[in-house]
Amino acid sequence: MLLTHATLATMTDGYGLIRDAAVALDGDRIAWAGPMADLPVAYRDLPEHDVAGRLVTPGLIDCHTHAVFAGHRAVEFELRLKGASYEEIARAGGGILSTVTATRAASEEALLAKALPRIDQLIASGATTIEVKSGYGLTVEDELKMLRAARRIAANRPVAVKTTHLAAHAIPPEYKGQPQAYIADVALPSLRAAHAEGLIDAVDAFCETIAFSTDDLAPLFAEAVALGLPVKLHAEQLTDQQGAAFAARHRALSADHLEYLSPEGIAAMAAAGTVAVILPGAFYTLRESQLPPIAALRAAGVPMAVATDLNPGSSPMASLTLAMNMACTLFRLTPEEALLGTTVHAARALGLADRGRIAAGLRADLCLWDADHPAELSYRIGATPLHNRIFGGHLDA
Ligand code: DI6
Ligand code: FE
Repeated sequence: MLLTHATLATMTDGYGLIRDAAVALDGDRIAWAGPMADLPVAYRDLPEHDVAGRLVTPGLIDCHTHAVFAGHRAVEFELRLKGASYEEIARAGGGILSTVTATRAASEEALLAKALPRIDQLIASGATTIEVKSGYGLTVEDELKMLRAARRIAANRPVAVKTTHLAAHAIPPEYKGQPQAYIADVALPSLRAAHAEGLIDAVDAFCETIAFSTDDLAPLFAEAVALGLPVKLHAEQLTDQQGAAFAARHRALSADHLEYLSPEGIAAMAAAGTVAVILPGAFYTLRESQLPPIAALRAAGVPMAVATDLNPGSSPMASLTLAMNMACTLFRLTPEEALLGTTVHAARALGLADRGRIAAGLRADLCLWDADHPAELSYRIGATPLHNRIFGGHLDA
């Protein structure tokens, strides 16, 4: 297929904008992209698809979601509006643990069925690659059940899915006050079993006063490294636990949230090449007042990715363009940084070198937008100006 009359945001060197451009696709790969005037003869006879001046970007990448879960937390939303805090609700056995109860009761089939409409919403906002975490099972079998459901998404929808083991998300009631026993009895065995079954691409954990300390997590990250799995961490979301520096010491792909990130944490991330994944949906939902240190991250050259954190508690949001809008308005990212955050830097946060830009040899995952400038994707509040996607070289029907 040959896309013609495109306004390309290649995302090589900022937007990498090319007007009146063409993109030649060969199977599931991009064969060539550039100004129409420079189109090599070899591609001139491909079946043409005139995009009529539309903006064409790389397919968007949501590098942090908890899209597989059962139940909802609308009642907690109401409790928070009456004055309860996220931490108070969590300590009282609500929060993540209420989703754990619902998820344990659901079958793998039911979890998949509940996840697909959320995935459809992400796809409608331009996603072509989505990361999905476990973390609402908290027993070996229930974590595996979540991961099997997550792995089945890609067979049911035109999207690539990367799965992450997050058994160290919360301490279930049966291990209350015993985080290290939980890591030994559940997190480590489920990690080994999930890896043996080919169910995971990375390992994550929640490092927080209401979850796990870096000491609790040391054996888990050591095992991940031993298995050859990359790590990432929910770090510094509600307090500074020096999680980002701990993650960077394990050459983490990313550290995520980061509202309470310290200068030492930034330096450690910069030295290790760890991506900062910012999650404005959680900041917005929890009405956080502490902003992540965006200017300092930018100054240190830490790549910033933007993701939805789609989950039933702190970020019930299934739109990447809304996440980009929030990253700009709440966190002061530029629209160019926001789009780099859902393309180039999101790919890097997942350890994927074959996507996130429009260049020869990369995957043919593209978005066609009813827009003529890439800043429009961040500018409208909650709009989905998606015209169509191309996933693996195939135009959506
Ligand atoms: N931080 C978050 O924002 C999500 N997980 C985490 O560790 C929230 C998950 C939830 O509240 O269900
Ligand atoms: Fe999260």
